[in-house]
Amino acid sequence: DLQDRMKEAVATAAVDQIRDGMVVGLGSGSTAALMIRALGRKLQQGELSGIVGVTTSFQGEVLAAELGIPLQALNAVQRIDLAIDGADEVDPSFQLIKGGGACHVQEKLVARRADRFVVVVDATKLVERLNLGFLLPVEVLPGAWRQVRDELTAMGSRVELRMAVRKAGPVVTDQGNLVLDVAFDGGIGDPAALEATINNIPGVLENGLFVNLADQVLVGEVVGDEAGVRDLAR
Ligand code: DER
Repeated sequence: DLQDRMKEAVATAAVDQIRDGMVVGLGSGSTAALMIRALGRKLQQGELSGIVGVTTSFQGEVLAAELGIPLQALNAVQRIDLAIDGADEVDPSFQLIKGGGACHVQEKLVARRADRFVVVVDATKLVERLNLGFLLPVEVLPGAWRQVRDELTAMGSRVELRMAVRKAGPVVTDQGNLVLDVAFDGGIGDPAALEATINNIPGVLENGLFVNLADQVLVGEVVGDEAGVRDLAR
């Protein structure tokens, strides 16, 4: 459908930035999966070589293994040349909410390590203000989720424990933690301050606010019958 065409267009556009020999951060989610598949095709066809991937989830590891993309662990690389990942929301200052797929712990590590972090989104992800439409994910230690929920609620937010669909009980992350999804009244006006405040709550490992990390935002769009890509100006 339309959104899929936007995702495919932006995923393949980002892969065009990959050069031989790069260490590439491979994001998570459906748009990032399309990017990884496009990278796999280029390696298969010999259009790229010498690529090392650093994944951000079990999703990426499974996909890379299926496609024969060589991987290195985060601790095995000194640097990441280019990281490509999706986002759930992008505001006008390129601040992001990520974590729709509960992979934001490894995603933020890779985005931070990368010399360049390129975000690939379909046009529906562009918002004026974060957290009005998409809940903010917060990864918490399983043994502390109620304590953290209570602290977040006291800050003036609505909090829900993310429940799994094809597993009984809550979603368990690749790190073995749980996820709280949080809505702040009126959205988030100061992402930098809120990211620091939330990550300072005991029991919190990471939250989905990606502040001052995105270097470029590529937006998939469909105009008429054509799917195109816009390089968003900050
Ligand atoms: O979970 C994540 O952070 C994903 O990157 C998410 O933000 C975007 O997923 P999508 O490309 O499937 O919309």
